[in-house]
Amino acid sequence: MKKIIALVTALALAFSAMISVPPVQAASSNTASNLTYKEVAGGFYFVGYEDVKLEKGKTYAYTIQYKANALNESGKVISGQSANYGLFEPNSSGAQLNTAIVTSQNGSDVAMPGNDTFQHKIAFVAKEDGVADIGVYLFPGSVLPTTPDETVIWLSASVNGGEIPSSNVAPVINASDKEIQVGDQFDPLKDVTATDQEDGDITSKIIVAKNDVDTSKPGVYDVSYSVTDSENLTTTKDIKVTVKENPVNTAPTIQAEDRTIGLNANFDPLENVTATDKEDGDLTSKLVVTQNEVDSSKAGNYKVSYKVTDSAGLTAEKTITVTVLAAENEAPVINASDKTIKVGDKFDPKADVTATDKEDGDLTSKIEVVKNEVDTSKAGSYKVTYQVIDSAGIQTEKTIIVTVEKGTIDLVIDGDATISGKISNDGATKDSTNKETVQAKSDTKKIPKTGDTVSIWLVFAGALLVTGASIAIYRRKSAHK
Ligand SMILES: [Ca+2]
Ligand SMILES: [Ca+2]
Ligand SMILES: [Ca+2]
Repeated sequence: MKKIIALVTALALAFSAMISVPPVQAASSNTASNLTYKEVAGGFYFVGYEDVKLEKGKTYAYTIQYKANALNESGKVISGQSANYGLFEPNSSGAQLNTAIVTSQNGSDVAMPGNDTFQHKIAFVAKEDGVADIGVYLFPGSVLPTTPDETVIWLSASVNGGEIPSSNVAPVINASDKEIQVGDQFDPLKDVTATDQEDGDITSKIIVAKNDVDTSKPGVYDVSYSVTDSENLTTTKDIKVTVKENPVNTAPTIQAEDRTIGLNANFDPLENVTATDKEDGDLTSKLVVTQNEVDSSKAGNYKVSYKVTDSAGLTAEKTITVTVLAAENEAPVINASDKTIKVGDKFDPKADVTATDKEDGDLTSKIEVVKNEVDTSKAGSYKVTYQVIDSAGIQTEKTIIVTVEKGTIDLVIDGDATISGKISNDGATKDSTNKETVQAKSDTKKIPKTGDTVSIWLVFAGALLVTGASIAIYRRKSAHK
């Protein structure tokens, strides 16, 4: 039934030389100039593009124009003619194209005397890939039967147009390859965004088109996203998600020792208990006391249990025994006594100091010197304070007095004319008016007859700065005889 008017070939091709249009697909050899009323009365006539391929998301625009032959050659008026224009199903007899495929509707016109030129613009977006005939058609009965058969219907007819290049920019999906571990949760939309130059943030429109990820098995999986902007332009993106085998997690450990406490002692089950984990580090703060039977008012053995769980869900448990003694815990004892040393002597505060505890035994190694005022360069009395704490937390302190004495000289008359001596330094005697005298010892036979005292203060003053120096004083032989 359908005929393709050759006008397509004659006119539309002429237009396509001026305007970029898709290829014209027409097969008829007829022309508009020889399309007569007689022909229209016998069938369906179409002028336009046949079998135009439509691509999803693209915009098309066409202009359809024709001039009806309102006056026939013999002067008789053509009083009526109707034509449809627009999009038709391919090779149909004027059926309009399914609107699931395009966004526009067809229309129709009636030519009237004095209003014989028609122009129609149609524009649409292809919703799906498809095929359409685009143009204007006449069907039997669209012209008056009284019109002379040989009358030419259209003085001119043209269809032109096509796909409109879009200035719309495709959206962008921001998603990158991921690595997760077996057992991890996988949310395919996490950290995935989409932006569009015209629409802005269109993350909410992202569709997960494919998601093969199986977090129960190691492997590399595909995930695909798509997003469509407000102008129906779609972008897709594929990523790889690698599911890796879990590293072997190590269970945490609890450090807790059996304890002994005195009767009525305060018992803190978490004191000195710690928990560590190879992966998480210190887990002490996560320790839980799951059992604590301790009654410190009654002597006996009690159980205390601890539990800790690491970040991967592995748990450690430990139970200790707490012994409550029949007697109250006794404070430790510090054995230290007052000391006297000389200026310049070395002073070790821990020397000869010990600590013992009834329950713990020797606690010497736990002694702490909490105060030590001793200044061995100056004579005086100084305080030294010690502290020790036993395993039950009972603390003992002891303070001693350390007396630092002035330096002295011991002189011995050695032989006939020699005095040897040792000087202990004492800064306080630097004053030269502080004359030191030495009494010669009576058991020394070779005591000089010239006097029983030897004034050595000048020599002494010169040697004051030397600690522990030995000096020898020689008497003049003349004086000795
Ligand atoms: Ca866009
Ligand atoms: Ca662990
Ligand atoms: Ca004790």
